[in-house]
Amino acid sequence: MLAGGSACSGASGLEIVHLDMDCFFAAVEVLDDPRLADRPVVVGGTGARGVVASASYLARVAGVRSAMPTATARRLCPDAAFLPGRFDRYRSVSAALRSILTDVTPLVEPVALDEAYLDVSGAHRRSGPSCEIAAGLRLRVRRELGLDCAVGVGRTKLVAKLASKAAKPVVGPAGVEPGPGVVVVPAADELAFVSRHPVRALPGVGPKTAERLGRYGISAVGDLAAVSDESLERLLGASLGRQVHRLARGDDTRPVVAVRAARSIGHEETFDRDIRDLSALERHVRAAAERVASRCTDGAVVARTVTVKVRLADFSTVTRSRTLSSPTASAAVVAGVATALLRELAPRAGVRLVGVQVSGLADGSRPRVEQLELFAEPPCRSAAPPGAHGPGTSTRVAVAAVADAIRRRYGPRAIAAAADAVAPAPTRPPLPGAVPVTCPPEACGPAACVVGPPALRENGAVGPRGQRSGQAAPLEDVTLYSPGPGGV
Ligand code: DCP
Ligand code: MG
Repeated sequence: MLAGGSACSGASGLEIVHLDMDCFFAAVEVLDDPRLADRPVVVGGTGARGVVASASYLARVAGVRSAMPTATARRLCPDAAFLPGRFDRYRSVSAALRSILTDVTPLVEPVALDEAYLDVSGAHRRSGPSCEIAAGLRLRVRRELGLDCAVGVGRTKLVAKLASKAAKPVVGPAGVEPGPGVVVVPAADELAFVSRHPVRALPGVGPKTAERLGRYGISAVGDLAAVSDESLERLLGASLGRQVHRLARGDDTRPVVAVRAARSIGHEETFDRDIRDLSALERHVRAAAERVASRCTDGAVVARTVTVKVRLADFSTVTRSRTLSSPTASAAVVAGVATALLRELAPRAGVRLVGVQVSGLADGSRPRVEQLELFAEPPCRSAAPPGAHGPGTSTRVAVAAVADAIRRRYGPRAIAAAADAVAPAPTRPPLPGAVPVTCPPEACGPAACVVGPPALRENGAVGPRGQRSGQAAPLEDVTLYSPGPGGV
């Protein structure tokens, strides 16, 4: 660590931030079921040919890694909880993460559900220097999602990505070593930082390429610098050779490309057996509508049009849509319209798939008057059967609003109509009382800043690592990479 300086000032040129959630799927499972906090957790295919998607740190201590066959993981860690995964839930946490990131800048490029690049060059006036932004993001993710992440800051995407990796906890023979959480690599040190990594760290270098390079004694990125452009192009082909050589010299001009907002949000379900019973179909449509509405809420969007899709046993597909008088993210409204549309479609043959989609999306983060309108009239006159909006409508809407709030906080399956008998709501541990720490300007020099609820450090029970007291990363540190002896 160094002290003082301007490595992290707004003009430092360190404009790329990379954030990656720690053992994402496994961490979400621990978050939703505190009984898992002390157990190794493995998420992935649980069948005979399944592979591990995500392993908690306790499972990693036992040698479990992602992409490993689940059968091997079971042998290495028989006490682990092996879970099949709940992708809707991960998507919903991912959407909540996205809205934290886009609060900082619209220049967010998601690369996976749990990982994104940010270009923060336009965010300094509002959010401070890059390292303060990085540390603030980590704090917000912990406070608002109850999950840990690693954040890297650098001049380029490659450096930021490697920095976030360096910020992760380390699994060693002695157990889990907490990581720094945030790592900032000053521009002057980036070549030394990148050079120490194995060649596999470069995008485009897979196991086969690494093996080929290894045969010529090239194992670290720094070794590549000693090889001429021509030799590398002969070895790897013109395109990959040039790319690898450029990256190894720190020449990474890849911009952060913000993705376009979604145009629609949908959920479909294919049944094991065709369904003929309309009330059974209605239950599935309602459940799909609630998931879709929940994703709208998580993504802070409202939708104007609801579409229901029905695929019959003979694979013929029919859809029906309705546009609402005011856009909504309410599960009750979307479900009401979707079930009405299903009744209008009145499928007579067996149904193999139903889907609900909403479109006409708009920013839902601004205050709306939708609830008032709802109390006054049905969202769409023809959406509900006659009499459906008689006495008691306002109570139902109020209940629906509370149900929506519960789903927002605890996930799409947390509450449902009693008639639909959905599984019980997952419990969730209380969020730690995080205390934002202000980043003093002098701390935003090479050595870093912020992050860190003291309560969290005392209570390692909260968090995906399943770590107890003394194991949780010291969140108040942001580490500045400083070249010196030893590895990354
Ligand atoms: N994932 C997957 N299959 C893989 C790798 C990942 O389904 N082969 C999923 C599960 C992960 C999530 O994507 O939880 C994020 O991938 P990461 O590589 O970031 O892995 P983790 O977040 O689990 O671990 P880490 O703490 O190393 O980031
Ligand atoms: Mg991750």
